[in-house]
Amino acid sequence: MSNPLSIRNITAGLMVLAFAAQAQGLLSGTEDAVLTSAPAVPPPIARKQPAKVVVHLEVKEVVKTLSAGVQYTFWTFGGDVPGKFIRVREGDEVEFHLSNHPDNKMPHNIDLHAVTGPGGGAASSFTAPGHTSQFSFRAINPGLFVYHCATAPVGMHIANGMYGLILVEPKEGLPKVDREYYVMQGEFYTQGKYGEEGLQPFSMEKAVKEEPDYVVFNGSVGSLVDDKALTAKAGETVRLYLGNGGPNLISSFHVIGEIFDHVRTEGGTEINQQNVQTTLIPAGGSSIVEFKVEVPGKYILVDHSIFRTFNKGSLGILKVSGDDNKDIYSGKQLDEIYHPEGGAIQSVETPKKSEPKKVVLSTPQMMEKGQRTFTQICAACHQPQGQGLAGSFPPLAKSDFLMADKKRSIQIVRNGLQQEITVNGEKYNGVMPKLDLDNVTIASVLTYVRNSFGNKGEPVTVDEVEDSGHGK
Ligand code: HEC
Ligand SMILES: [Cu+2]
Repeated sequence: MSNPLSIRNITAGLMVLAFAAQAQGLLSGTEDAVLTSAPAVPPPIARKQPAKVVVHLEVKEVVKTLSAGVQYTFWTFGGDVPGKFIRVREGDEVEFHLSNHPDNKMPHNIDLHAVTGPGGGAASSFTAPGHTSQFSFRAINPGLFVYHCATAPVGMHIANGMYGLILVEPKEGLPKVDREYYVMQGEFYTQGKYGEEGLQPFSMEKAVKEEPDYVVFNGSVGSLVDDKALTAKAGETVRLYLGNGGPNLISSFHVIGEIFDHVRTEGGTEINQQNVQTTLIPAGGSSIVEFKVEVPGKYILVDHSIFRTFNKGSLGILKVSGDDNKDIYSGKQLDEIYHPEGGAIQSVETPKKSEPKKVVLSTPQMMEKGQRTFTQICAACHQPQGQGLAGSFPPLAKSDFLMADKKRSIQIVRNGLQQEITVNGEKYNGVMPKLDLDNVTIASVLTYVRNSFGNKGEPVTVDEVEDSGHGK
C-alpha cells in the first residue's frame, strides 16, 4: 500500500510541471471543434496558443430539396450542402474523425486543402459505409480552405454536394467584424431540365460537358432568400467566407449594390485588394470579402455570369435594416417617358445535330479500351482487381452473376442497378449509378471484365449493346 500523502505530492509536482509547460506553449489542451451549418460560422478563436482540436464529421447521403418541387440525393459532410464549417487556429493539431453512416451506399473520404500531406488526407480517410476513419494533421498554413470528397468517381462525389470550408485562423486572429457568414457555390447536373419536378438523378453526361442545370449558393435554389436571407444593420461590417465547390465552374461573385472594401483573394490571409466589385472564386477555391453596409435595403448575392443567377439559381439576399442615408443613396428621383430609336427583333439559331460515326474495334483494342474504362470508373467501387468490397460492392472477379447473363450485364452497365442481387452466394443491395457511357465503351469494358480477374467469356460487341437499347 502506498502512502496517500506521497501520491498527493507527486500529483502536485506533475501539475506544476504541466503548468510550466503550458505557459511556454509546449503543452496544449484538447477541445472539440465547433461545427456550423451554412450560413452560420463558428465564433472566432480566442486562444492564444495552439491546441489539439477534435473534429467529428459524418457523411450522410440524403434526399433533400434542390429547388421547389425538385428533389436530389445529396451526398453530404454533416447532412447539408455545403458541409459543416470548421474553424481552427494556425498551429493546431487537428484530429479528424470521418464517419460514413451505415445507411449510406458509397464509400467516401475527405481531401482538406488545409492539410500538408499526400492527398490532403484522402487516402487516410477512405471510409466504407458503417465505418469511421481517423487521421491527424497540423494546420501549418493559415487561410480559408475548401475540403471535398476525393473518392472515385471524384467529380460525381463533388457534384453531389461533397464540399465545405475550413478556416485556419492566423495566429494573430482576424480583425473583428459585426457579422460573419458562410456562402458556398456549387453546380448540380440533373437528368431533367432546370425546374423539372421529382427526384432528379445525377447526369454524368452534363457534368462532363460542364453544362449544369443548377448553379446555387448553399446547396439549393432559394437557400438565402425570404426568411433565410442574410441580415445586417446599416452601419455594420460584414465578412463573407466564400467558397466554390464547383465541380467545374468559376464563380464571379458579386453583391449587387455593394462594394467589397477588402478582399483576401483566393482565401489567403493578406488583404491584397480594396474597393472591389466582383471577386473570382476558382473551383476548389475561396475568397474572403469584407464590407460595411451603409444603406438599408436588399442586396443581391450573385454569380455575375448572370444567366446562372436568373436561370439556374445562384441568387441570395442580404437584408439590411436601419435608417435611410440619402447622402449615400437617394432612391428614385424621377420617372418620365422615354422613346428610343430602333429596336430590332432578334432571332436565335438552333444548331443541327450530326449523326455520330460508327466505330469498329478489334477484340485486343476493346480489351485495352475496356481496361482504361475499368481503371478510371469501375475500380473505384468494384476495386482494382475486381474483387469488390464486402457488404458494399459486389465482385466482378469470378462473379457468377456477371457471367450468367451477358444481356443482363449490358443492361446493368447501360442503366445502372438498384435492387437486391446475389453474387457468389452473397446478397447486395446497393446502387450502381447510371454512368452514361457510349455503346463502344460499354462493349469494351464488358469485354474486359468478362475476360479478366479469372473470368472467361466471349466478347461483347457494339451491336449487342445497341440491340439491348431497343428491346427495353
Ligand atoms: C459508384 C460505384 C460503382 C461504380 C462506379 C460501378 N459500379 Fe457496378 N455495381 C455497383 C453496385 C453497388 C452494384 C450492386 C447494385 C445492386 O445491389 O443493385 C453493382 C453491380 C454491378 C454488376 C452486377 C453484379 C456483379 O458483381 O456481377 C456489374 C456487372 C457491374 N456492377 C459492372 C460495373 C462496371 C463494368 C462498371 C464500370 C463501367 C461499374 N460496375 C461501375 C457499384 C458501382
Ligand atoms: Cu464521397
